[in-house]
Amino acid sequence: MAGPFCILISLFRTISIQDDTIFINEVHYQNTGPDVTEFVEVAFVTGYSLAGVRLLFYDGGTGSVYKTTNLATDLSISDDDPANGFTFASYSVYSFQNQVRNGPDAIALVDGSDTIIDFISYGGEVTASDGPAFGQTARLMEVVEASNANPTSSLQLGGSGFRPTEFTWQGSQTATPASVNSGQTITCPNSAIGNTPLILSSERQSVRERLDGLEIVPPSP
Ligand SMILES: [Ca+2]
Ligand SMILES: [Ca+2]
Ligand SMILES: [Ca+2]
Repeated sequence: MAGPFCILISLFRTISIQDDTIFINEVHYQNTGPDVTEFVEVAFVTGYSLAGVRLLFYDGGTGSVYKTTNLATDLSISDDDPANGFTFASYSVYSFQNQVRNGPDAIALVDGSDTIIDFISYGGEVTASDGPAFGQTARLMEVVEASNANPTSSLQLGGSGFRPTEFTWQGSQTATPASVNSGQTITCPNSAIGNTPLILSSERQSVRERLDGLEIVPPSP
């Protein structure tokens, strides 16, 4: 269920929101036969503005961008699944087979200012040689998809947390596009707003703390 922390995140996200409240959450890039079910799922705090946010697909051989998509227009938001204040939305590329290269390659998530929010590679290390990620080495996923993988499978972040670094990539399993992953629990952090820790006992108290410069104000009787 949605917890008070995540409600607060949405409430205050216009004040200060961390870049890592949106991240790449699931990837399917190859399977047996034609790769007609490729997709990338992103997870983000519900209400996060996707204006200018893009996925850049990097060729591991050259380090350059071979495909770009704008999430504000290309995500299947209608399939979203808000859970714990998060939205899971997938970008499907299955209209055209073999659009997502099979590794070692990389995918970057960038915002409208070309700031790298997330940058992952699969099948091997990838360092970007152009685009917003120029000079950066992607975070290598610990798992890969096999060339004979099931078309309905994928690689998904699993574990408990709120930020991509709190999860680990799980091996191939049944895909969950636009839904929370199998083996994944979204937990709301104690420090969701900027870098300011919030120790809260009730939503009302937490709002007061925030508005009073984090001075502890006991809840009204
Ligand atoms: Ca592929
Ligand atoms: Ca294939
Ligand atoms: Ca999923």
